[in-house]
Amino acid sequence: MKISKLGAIALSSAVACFALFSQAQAETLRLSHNTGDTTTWHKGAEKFNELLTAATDEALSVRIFPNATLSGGDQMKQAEMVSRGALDFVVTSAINVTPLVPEMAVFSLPYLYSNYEQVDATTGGEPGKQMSDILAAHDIVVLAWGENGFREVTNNVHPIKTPADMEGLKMRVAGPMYIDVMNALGANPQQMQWTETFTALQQGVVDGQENPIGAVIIPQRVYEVQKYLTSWHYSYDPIFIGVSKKRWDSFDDATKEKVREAAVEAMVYQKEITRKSTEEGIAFLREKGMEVYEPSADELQAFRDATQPAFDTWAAKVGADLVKSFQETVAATN
Ligand code: X2X
Repeated sequence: MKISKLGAIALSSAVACFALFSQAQAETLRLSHNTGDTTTWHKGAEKFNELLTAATDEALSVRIFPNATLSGGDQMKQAEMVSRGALDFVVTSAINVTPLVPEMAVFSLPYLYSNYEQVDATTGGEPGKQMSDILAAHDIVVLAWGENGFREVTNNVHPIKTPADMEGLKMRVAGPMYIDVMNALGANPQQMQWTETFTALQQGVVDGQENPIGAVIIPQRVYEVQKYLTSWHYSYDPIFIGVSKKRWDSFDDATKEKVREAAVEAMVYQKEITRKSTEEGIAFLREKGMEVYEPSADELQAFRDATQPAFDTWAAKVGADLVKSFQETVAATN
C-alpha cells in the first residue's frame, strides 16, 4: 500500500515534469503583420517560422497573424505592442512605425532613393545600424530588413503623368508623411487601414492609393479595382522582422543566434521574391487590363520637385544628422 502510494506520487510528478519539460521545449510565439496572407510579407514570415522551427529542433516556432488582427486591425499599433512586449514578433514596414518612432520616416522621404543598390547600401550599412539602435531604444529589436518596395501610384480617374494630374484626387494613404506628400501634390489624402482599402477603392470612397507592385499590388489584387498605374518610384518602404526586447532577453545566446539567422535568411528570401515579382509585375498588370505609365527621367524630376516641401518638413522631423547619414550613403552608391 505504502509502496504503491509512493509509486503513484513518483509517477505523477514524472508526468508533471514531462509536461513542464515539453512545454518548455515547444514554445509557439506570436508574429503579427498587416497585409493579407498572399503577400511576400506573409511568405517571408512563413520562411522565418520554417527556418526557426528547423534550427531549434521544433523548440521554437511562430504562429503568424496577418491583417493586423492582433492589434484590432490597427496597422500602426503593432509597433507599440511589440515595444511593450504585448507581441513577440512583428513584420511591418517603416511607415507604420512612424507614429511611435518618427525617425523611421527617413527611409520613405520622397525620392531619397533612385535604385535598389542605394537601398541595400543603407539597410546593410551604417544608416541601417543607426535605425536599429533607435528602435532598440524603444525596446524593439530589429532582426533583419526586408522589402515592401518602391511605392507606385494607382487610381481610377485618369493616367498620372505630371504632378498636375494628382490635383483633387481622393487618395488613400497609410501614414502621416504621405498625407503631406499628397497635399504637396494637390491631392486629397485620407489615412486608412490597408485592410479597408480594397473595399474603399471598389466602392469609390477613394480614387486611388499607392503601394509597391511585387509585395502588395499584385498579391492583393489591387488591379481588380484600379485602372491606372504610374511607376513614379516616389517613396521606398522597407519592412523588417522585429522582436520585443522582453522576448529577446528571455533567449539564451545560442537561441538568439538561431533566431537572428532565421530572420536574416527569411528576409533575403523575401527580398528576392519581392524584386522578382516587381520586375515581372508591369507586364502582368498590363495583361490584367491596367494602363501602366512609366515616366521618363524628366517627368520624375517634376514629381521630385513638387514633393520637395514634404521632404523638407519630414527631414526636419527625422533629424538633420540621420537624413545626412542616409544621403551620404546614397550619394556614395550609384
Ligand atoms: O498600408 C499600406 O499601404 C502598406 C501595406 O504598404 C503598409 O503597411 C505601409
